[in-house]
Amino acid sequence: AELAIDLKRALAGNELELYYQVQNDTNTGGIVGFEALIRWNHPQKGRIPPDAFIPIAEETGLIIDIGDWVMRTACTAAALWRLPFKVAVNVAPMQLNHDLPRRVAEILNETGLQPSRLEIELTESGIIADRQHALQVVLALKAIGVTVAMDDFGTGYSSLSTLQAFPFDKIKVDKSFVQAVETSVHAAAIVKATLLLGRSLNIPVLAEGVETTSHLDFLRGEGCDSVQGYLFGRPMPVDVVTRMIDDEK
Ligand code: G
Ligand code: G
Ligand code: MN
Ligand code: NA
Repeated sequence: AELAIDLKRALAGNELELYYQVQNDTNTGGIVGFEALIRWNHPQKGRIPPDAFIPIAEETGLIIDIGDWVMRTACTAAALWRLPFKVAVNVAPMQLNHDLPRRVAEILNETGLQPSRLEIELTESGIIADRQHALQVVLALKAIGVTVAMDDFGTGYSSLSTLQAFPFDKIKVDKSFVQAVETSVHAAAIVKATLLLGRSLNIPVLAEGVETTSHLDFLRGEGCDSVQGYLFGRPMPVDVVTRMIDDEK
């Protein structure tokens, strides 16, 4: 409850910050986009990780205002980048029930960001409560021109039926599988199968949590489209990202 009160103040008081993690093309190594990841700099408690406060934001309903802030901040930043990379934004389940397409359209209009440069990341937990409604939301988002990615693929309840029913533009293989490709034959098989699935469905696959060159070599060998992880860069503050983009040809 204490954190909930602090969080309300955090939103009003500049304590939230958006970091960005680079996403690269597996073959060329070129930048394709950045995922926005929220950070909370608590004045007394220091840095609080999203896993510790996003659930509180969802319970209190604050996630709606925080979600708007994240979307507006990410779109404003991306609109200023020298090159037209995509920005990917995580959306919490509750946001789907609060006029998400209208809010997204307004924010794109406000910030001037081209719709095709925004990617919305959804997890399966956001879809299971009311699949019919979730599908309508995804279709409305796609009608605006934004792309939609299925995040944390493989960790949800019924990934395959979700892929069948939803027109996702990207599959993000969860980092738990990627990071185990060398130590677990099962994890390696799951990553391979996901890449095959993506290829058959014509949906590009991004691997998360790529930390080593052997992870990368495996993914390249299996035809993974794009990668994200500490090997390429940690989540970084916006000014570092802007400089990184300025250095890019
Ligand atoms: O960046 P980090 O590994 O600490 O993120 C932890 C979790 O918090 C991830 O599952 C990520 O999807 C989630 N997360 C990070 N930023 C946001 C955000 O802006 N909105 C929502 N809903 N979740 C986020
Ligand atoms: O939205 P999602 O649940 O996919 O959030 C991605 C999370 O993974 C973020 O918290 C981010 O900080 C974290 N992350 C990104 N790259 C790596 C990595 O290479 N290794 C590990 N352990 N975590 C990562
Ligand atoms: Mn994500
Ligand atoms: Na993920």
